[in-house]
Amino acid sequence: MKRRHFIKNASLTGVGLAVGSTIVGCAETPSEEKKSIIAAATTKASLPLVIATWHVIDATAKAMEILQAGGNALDAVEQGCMIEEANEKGQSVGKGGLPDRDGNVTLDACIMDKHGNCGSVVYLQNITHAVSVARKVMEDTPHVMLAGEGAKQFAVSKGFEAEDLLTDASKQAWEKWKVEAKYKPIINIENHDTIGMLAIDKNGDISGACTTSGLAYKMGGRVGDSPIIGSGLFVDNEIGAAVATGLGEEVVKTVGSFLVVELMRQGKTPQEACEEAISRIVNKPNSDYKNFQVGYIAVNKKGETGSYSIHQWFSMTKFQDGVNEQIQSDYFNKS
Ligand code: SD4
Repeated sequence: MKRRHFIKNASLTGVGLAVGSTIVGCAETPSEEKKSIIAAATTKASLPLVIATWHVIDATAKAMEILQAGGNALDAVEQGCMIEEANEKGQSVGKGGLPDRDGNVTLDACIMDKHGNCGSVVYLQNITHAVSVARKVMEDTPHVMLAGEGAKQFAVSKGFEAEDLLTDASKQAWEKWKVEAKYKPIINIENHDTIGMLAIDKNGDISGACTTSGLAYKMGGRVGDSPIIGSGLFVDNEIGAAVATGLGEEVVKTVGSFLVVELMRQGKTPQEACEEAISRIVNKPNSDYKNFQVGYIAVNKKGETGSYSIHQWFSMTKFQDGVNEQIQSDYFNKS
Protein backbone atom coordinates (compact mmCIF):
# COMPACT_ATOMS: atom_id res chain seq x y z
CA MET A 1 0.00 0.00 0.00
CA LYS A 2 1.30 3.38 -0.98
CA ARG A 3 1.08 4.88 2.49
CA ARG A 4 3.39 2.28 3.93
CA HIS A 5 6.20 3.44 1.71
CA PHE A 6 8.15 6.57 2.11
CA ILE A 7 9.63 8.91 -0.39
CA LYS A 8 12.82 9.29 1.48
CA ASN A 9 15.47 11.80 0.64
CA ALA A 10 13.65 13.95 -1.88
CA SER A 11 11.37 15.29 0.81
CA LEU A 12 14.04 15.68 3.44
CA THR A 13 16.14 17.95 1.27
CA GLY A 14 13.00 19.41 -0.32
CA VAL A 15 12.95 22.13 -2.91
CA GLY A 16 12.46 25.59 -1.47
CA LEU A 17 12.77 24.54 2.15
CA ALA A 18 14.47 27.03 4.41
CA VAL A 19 16.47 25.75 7.34
CA GLY A 20 15.14 27.51 10.42
CA SER A 21 18.09 27.54 12.78
CA THR A 22 16.05 28.87 15.66
CA ILE A 23 13.58 26.04 15.43
CA VAL A 24 14.61 22.96 17.32
CA GLY A 25 12.37 20.25 18.60
CA CYS A 26 14.53 18.94 21.41
CA ALA A 27 16.95 20.10 24.06
CA GLU A 28 19.98 18.13 22.87
CA THR A 29 21.94 19.04 19.74
CA PRO A 30 19.94 17.55 16.88
CA SER A 31 21.54 14.93 14.67
CA GLU A 32 22.04 15.71 10.98
CA GLU A 33 19.06 13.46 10.20
CA LYS A 34 16.91 15.25 12.74
CA LYS A 35 18.04 18.67 11.50
CA SER A 36 16.83 17.90 8.02
CA ILE A 37 13.54 16.51 9.30
CA ILE A 38 12.99 19.60 11.43
CA ALA A 39 13.93 21.87 8.55
CA ALA A 40 11.47 20.15 6.27
CA ALA A 41 8.76 20.28 8.87
CA THR A 42 9.11 23.93 9.85
CA THR A 43 9.37 25.82 6.60
CA LYS A 44 8.38 29.47 6.87
CA ALA A 45 5.01 29.97 5.38
CA SER A 46 3.99 31.09 2.04
CA LEU A 47 0.26 30.79 1.74
CA PRO A 48 -1.87 28.96 0.95
CA LEU A 49 -0.68 25.66 2.36
CA VAL A 50 -2.14 22.30 3.21
CA ILE A 51 -0.84 19.39 5.29
CA ALA A 52 -2.30 15.95 5.88
CA THR A 53 -1.50 12.75 7.74
CA TRP A 54 0.20 9.96 5.79
CA HIS A 55 0.90 9.77 2.07
CA VAL A 56 -2.09 11.39 0.44
CA ILE A 57 -0.75 13.53 -2.39
CA ASP A 58 -3.96 13.26 -4.42
CA ALA A 59 -5.92 14.60 -1.46
CA THR A 60 -3.55 17.51 -0.80
CA ALA A 61 -3.50 18.26 -4.54
CA LYS A 62 -7.29 18.57 -4.52
CA ALA A 63 -7.19 20.84 -1.48
CA MET A 64 -4.52 23.03 -3.07
CA GLU A 65 -6.49 23.29 -6.31
CA ILE A 66 -9.31 24.84 -4.29
CA LEU A 67 -7.00 27.14 -2.34
CA GLN A 68 -5.18 28.32 -5.48
CA ALA A 69 -8.49 29.18 -7.07
CA GLY A 70 -9.15 31.49 -4.12
CA GLY A 71 -11.31 28.98 -2.25
CA ASN A 72 -11.41 28.88 1.53
CA ALA A 73 -9.67 26.47 3.86
CA LEU A 74 -12.93 24.81 4.89
CA ASP A 75 -13.83 23.79 1.33
CA ALA A 76 -10.22 22.70 0.78
CA VAL A 77 -10.07 20.29 3.74
CA GLU A 78 -13.50 18.84 3.04
CA GLN A 79 -12.82 18.17 -0.62
CA GLY A 80 -9.30 16.96 0.06
CA CYS A 81 -10.58 14.40 2.57
CA MET A 82 -13.31 13.31 0.15
CA ILE A 83 -10.63 12.07 -2.26
CA GLU A 84 -9.48 9.50 0.28
CA GLU A 85 -13.01 8.63 1.37
CA ALA A 86 -13.84 7.68 -2.21
CA ASN A 87 -10.58 5.78 -2.68
CA GLU A 88 -11.55 2.14 -2.21
CA LYS A 89 -7.93 1.10 -1.85
CA GLY A 90 -7.55 3.07 1.38
CA GLN A 91 -8.77 0.54 3.95
CA SER A 92 -9.08 2.92 6.88
CA VAL A 93 -11.27 5.60 5.35
CA GLY A 94 -14.72 5.81 3.76
CA LYS A 95 -15.60 3.29 1.07
CA GLY A 96 -13.40 0.19 1.35
CA GLY A 97 -12.69 0.81 5.04
CA LEU A 98 -12.10 -2.35 7.07
CA PRO A 99 -15.17 -3.34 9.08
CA ASP A 100 -15.69 -3.95 12.77
CA ARG A 101 -15.58 -7.54 14.09
CA ASP A 102 -19.18 -8.09 12.95
CA GLY A 103 -18.48 -7.01 9.38
CA ASN A 104 -19.98 -3.51 9.63
CA VAL A 105 -18.05 -0.55 8.18
CA THR A 106 -18.61 2.34 10.58
CA LEU A 107 -17.19 5.80 10.00
CA ASP A 108 -16.12 8.65 12.28
CA ALA A 109 -15.39 12.15 10.99
CA CYS A 110 -15.28 15.78 12.00
CA ILE A 111 -14.60 19.23 10.62
CA MET A 112 -13.82 22.60 12.22
CA ASP A 113 -13.75 26.08 10.72
CA LYS A 114 -12.00 29.39 11.35
CA HIS A 115 -14.78 30.56 13.69
CA GLY A 116 -14.43 27.54 15.94
CA ASN A 117 -17.63 26.02 14.56
CA CYS A 118 -17.51 22.26 14.31
CA GLY A 119 -19.51 19.24 13.28
CA SER A 120 -18.99 15.54 13.69
CA VAL A 121 -20.46 12.12 12.97
CA VAL A 122 -19.76 8.91 14.83
CA TYR A 123 -20.64 5.31 13.99
CA LEU A 124 -22.01 6.42 10.61
CA GLN A 125 -22.85 3.55 8.24
CA ASN A 126 -23.44 3.34 4.49
CA ILE A 127 -22.46 6.91 3.61
CA THR A 128 -19.09 7.36 1.90
CA HIS A 129 -18.48 11.04 2.57
CA ALA A 130 -18.63 11.18 6.34
CA VAL A 131 -16.67 14.44 6.37
CA SER A 132 -19.38 16.14 4.31
CA VAL A 133 -22.09 14.87 6.64
CA ALA A 134 -20.04 16.32 9.52
CA ARG A 135 -19.99 19.65 7.70
CA LYS A 136 -23.77 19.53 7.28
CA VAL A 137 -24.12 18.84 11.02
CA MET A 138 -22.02 21.96 11.64
CA GLU A 139 -23.85 24.17 9.18
CA ASP A 140 -27.44 22.92 9.19
CA THR A 141 -28.11 21.84 12.77
CA PRO A 142 -27.75 23.44 16.21
CA HIS A 143 -25.64 20.41 17.25
CA VAL A 144 -22.01 19.35 17.09
CA MET A 145 -22.31 15.56 16.89
CA LEU A 146 -24.72 13.03 15.42
CA ALA A 147 -24.34 9.28 15.92
CA GLY A 148 -25.34 6.04 14.25
CA GLU A 149 -28.78 5.67 12.71
CA GLY A 150 -29.66 9.30 13.45
CA ALA A 151 -26.55 10.47 11.61
CA LYS A 152 -27.42 8.25 8.66
CA GLN A 153 -31.01 9.43 8.52
CA PHE A 154 -29.81 13.02 8.64
CA ALA A 155 -27.37 12.34 5.80
CA VAL A 156 -30.04 10.74 3.65
CA SER A 157 -32.36 13.69 4.34
CA LYS A 158 -29.60 15.95 3.04
CA GLY A 159 -29.36 14.00 -0.20
CA PHE A 160 -26.43 11.69 0.54
CA GLU A 161 -26.75 8.33 -1.17
CA ALA A 162 -26.78 5.22 1.03
CA GLU A 163 -24.51 2.47 -0.31
CA ASP A 164 -22.63 -0.62 0.78
CA LEU A 165 -19.15 0.44 1.89
CA LEU A 166 -17.74 -3.07 2.37
CA THR A 167 -15.69 -3.81 -0.75
CA ASP A 168 -14.73 -7.33 -1.83
CA ALA A 169 -11.13 -6.70 -0.75
CA SER A 170 -12.15 -5.54 2.74
CA LYS A 171 -14.64 -8.39 3.06
CA GLN A 172 -11.93 -10.89 2.18
CA ALA A 173 -9.55 -9.35 4.73
CA TRP A 174 -12.27 -9.58 7.38
CA GLU A 175 -13.04 -13.22 6.48
CA LYS A 176 -9.34 -13.99 6.87
CA TRP A 177 -9.20 -12.18 10.21
CA LYS A 178 -12.21 -14.16 11.44
CA VAL A 179 -10.31 -17.45 11.15
CA GLU A 180 -8.35 -16.56 14.27
CA ALA A 181 -10.34 -13.49 15.30
CA LYS A 182 -7.56 -12.19 17.49
CA TYR A 183 -8.71 -8.87 18.83
CA LYS A 184 -5.80 -6.59 19.41
CA PRO A 185 -6.81 -2.97 19.68
CA ILE A 186 -3.41 -1.91 18.51
CA ILE A 187 -2.71 0.37 15.60
CA ASN A 188 0.68 0.01 14.02
CA ILE A 189 2.34 0.74 10.73
CA GLU A 190 0.30 -1.88 8.92
CA ASN A 191 -3.14 -0.51 9.60
CA HIS A 192 -2.91 3.27 9.67
CA ASP A 193 -4.55 5.42 7.07
CA THR A 194 -6.92 7.87 8.74
CA ILE A 195 -6.75 11.16 6.95
CA GLY A 196 -6.49 14.36 8.95
CA MET A 197 -6.02 17.54 6.97
CA LEU A 198 -5.24 21.15 7.93
CA ALA A 199 -5.21 24.10 5.54
CA ILE A 200 -4.50 27.82 5.61
CA ASP A 201 -6.05 29.82 2.81
CA LYS A 202 -4.83 33.00 1.14
CA ASN A 203 -6.50 35.09 3.85
CA GLY A 204 -4.53 33.27 6.53
CA ASP A 205 -7.61 31.49 7.87
CA ILE A 206 -7.32 27.92 9.13
CA SER A 207 -9.69 24.94 8.95
CA GLY A 208 -9.28 21.22 9.55
CA ALA A 209 -10.99 17.88 9.01
CA CYS A 210 -10.48 14.26 9.95
CA THR A 211 -12.17 11.10 8.64
CA THR A 212 -11.70 7.38 9.28
CA SER A 213 -13.27 3.95 9.45
CA GLY A 214 -11.33 3.58 12.69
CA LEU A 215 -9.63 0.60 14.12
CA ALA A 216 -10.01 -2.52 11.96
CA TYR A 217 -12.13 -5.29 13.56
CA LYS A 218 -13.00 -3.05 16.51
CA MET A 219 -15.84 -3.92 18.88
CA GLY A 220 -19.25 -3.03 17.50
CA GLY A 221 -20.05 0.50 18.64
CA ARG A 222 -16.46 1.53 19.25
CA VAL A 223 -15.67 5.17 18.46
CA GLY A 224 -12.14 6.55 18.35
CA ASP A 225 -10.61 9.99 18.62
CA SER A 226 -11.15 11.10 15.04
CA PRO A 227 -14.65 12.59 15.46
CA ILE A 228 -13.97 13.99 18.94
CA ILE A 229 -13.30 17.72 18.75
CA GLY A 230 -10.14 18.46 20.76
CA SER A 231 -8.89 14.87 20.52
CA GLY A 232 -8.71 13.96 16.82
CA LEU A 233 -8.81 17.57 15.63
CA PHE A 234 -8.67 21.10 16.95
CA VAL A 235 -8.57 24.44 15.16
CA ASP A 236 -8.02 27.80 16.81
CA ASN A 237 -7.78 30.43 14.11
CA GLU A 238 -5.75 32.74 16.37
CA ILE A 239 -3.09 30.14 17.07
CA GLY A 240 -3.10 27.15 14.72
CA ALA A 241 -4.48 23.64 14.36
CA ALA A 242 -3.58 20.01 14.98
CA VAL A 243 -4.87 16.61 13.96
CA ALA A 244 -4.09 13.10 15.22
CA THR A 245 -3.82 9.59 13.88
CA GLY A 246 -3.11 6.30 15.61
CA LEU A 247 -4.66 4.52 18.55
CA GLY A 248 -7.57 6.82 19.30
CA GLU A 249 -8.02 5.74 22.91
CA GLU A 250 -4.58 7.15 23.75
CA VAL A 251 -5.31 10.42 21.96
CA VAL A 252 -8.65 10.83 23.74
CA LYS A 253 -7.04 10.25 27.15
CA THR A 254 -4.73 13.22 26.59
CA VAL A 255 -7.13 15.40 24.54
CA GLY A 256 -4.25 15.41 22.11
CA SER A 257 -5.08 17.92 19.38
CA PHE A 258 -6.32 20.54 21.83
CA LEU A 259 -3.15 19.98 23.82
CA VAL A 260 -0.96 20.60 20.75
CA VAL A 261 -2.78 23.85 19.98
CA GLU A 262 -2.58 25.04 23.59
CA LEU A 263 1.15 24.28 23.65
CA MET A 264 1.51 26.45 20.54
CA ARG A 265 -0.46 29.16 22.32
CA GLN A 266 2.15 29.01 25.07
CA GLY A 267 4.87 29.69 22.50
CA LYS A 268 5.96 26.28 21.29
CA THR A 269 6.56 25.72 17.60
CA PRO A 270 4.28 23.16 15.93
CA GLN A 271 7.15 20.67 16.01
CA GLU A 272 7.82 21.21 19.71
CA ALA A 273 4.11 21.02 20.50
CA CYS A 274 3.68 17.69 18.67
CA GLU A 275 6.72 16.29 20.49
CA GLU A 276 5.39 17.38 23.88
CA ALA A 277 1.96 15.85 23.19
CA ILE A 278 3.63 12.53 22.31
CA SER A 279 5.76 12.72 25.43
CA ARG A 280 2.59 13.04 27.55
CA ILE A 281 1.52 9.63 26.20
CA VAL A 282 4.79 7.75 26.35
CA ASN A 283 5.82 9.09 29.76
CA LYS A 284 2.71 7.94 31.56
CA PRO A 285 3.49 5.42 34.27
CA ASN A 286 3.10 1.93 32.76
CA SER A 287 2.61 3.30 29.26
CA ASP A 288 2.37 0.46 26.75
CA TYR A 289 3.58 2.74 23.95
CA LYS A 290 5.83 0.08 22.41
CA ASN A 291 2.65 -1.61 21.23
CA PHE A 292 0.80 1.26 19.60
CA GLN A 293 1.34 4.21 17.35
CA VAL A 294 0.14 7.81 17.66
CA GLY A 295 1.12 10.65 15.34
CA TYR A 296 0.31 14.36 15.27
CA ILE A 297 0.65 17.02 12.61
CA ALA A 298 0.24 20.72 13.35
CA VAL A 299 0.38 24.14 11.76
CA ASN A 300 0.56 27.55 13.41
CA LYS A 301 -0.83 30.89 12.30
CA LYS A 302 2.51 31.78 10.72
CA GLY A 303 2.23 28.68 8.57
CA GLU A 304 5.04 26.78 10.28
CA THR A 305 4.34 23.07 10.44
CA GLY A 306 5.41 20.08 12.50
CA SER A 307 4.82 16.35 12.81
CA TYR A 308 5.88 13.73 15.32
CA SER A 309 4.94 10.17 16.23
CA ILE A 310 5.80 7.48 18.75
CA HIS A 311 7.25 5.09 16.19
CA GLN A 312 8.93 5.29 12.83
CA TRP A 313 7.01 5.29 9.56
CA PHE A 314 4.63 8.13 10.23
CA SER A 315 4.59 10.82 7.57
CA MET A 316 2.92 14.05 6.61
CA THR A 317 2.01 15.19 3.13
CA LYS A 318 2.58 18.89 2.60
CA PHE A 319 1.64 21.10 -0.35
CA GLN A 320 3.20 24.53 -0.37
CA ASP A 321 4.97 26.72 -2.94
CA GLY A 322 4.06 24.35 -5.74
CA VAL A 323 5.67 21.35 -4.03
CA ASN A 324 3.40 18.48 -3.01
CA GLU A 325 5.53 16.02 -1.06
CA GLN A 326 5.60 13.37 1.59
CA ILE A 327 7.74 14.27 4.59
CA GLN A 328 8.94 11.57 6.90
CA SER A 329 8.15 12.37 10.50
CA ASP A 330 10.64 12.30 13.32
CA TYR A 331 9.65 9.90 16.10
CA PHE A 332 10.20 9.06 19.76
CA ASN A 333 11.06 5.37 19.93
CA LYS A 334 14.54 5.00 18.49
CA SER A 335 15.43 1.93 20.54
C1 SD4 B 1 -9.08 5.62 15.59
N1 SD4 B 1 -7.40 7.31 15.24
O1 SD4 B 1 -10.19 5.27 15.26
C2 SD4 B 1 -8.24 6.37 14.57
C3 SD4 B 1 -7.52 5.34 13.73
C4 SD4 B 1 -6.41 5.83 12.89
O2 SD4 B 1 -5.04 5.43 11.11
O3 SD4 B 1 -5.86 6.89 13.03
N2 SD4 B 1 -6.02 5.04 11.93
O4 SD4 B 1 -8.60 5.38 16.68
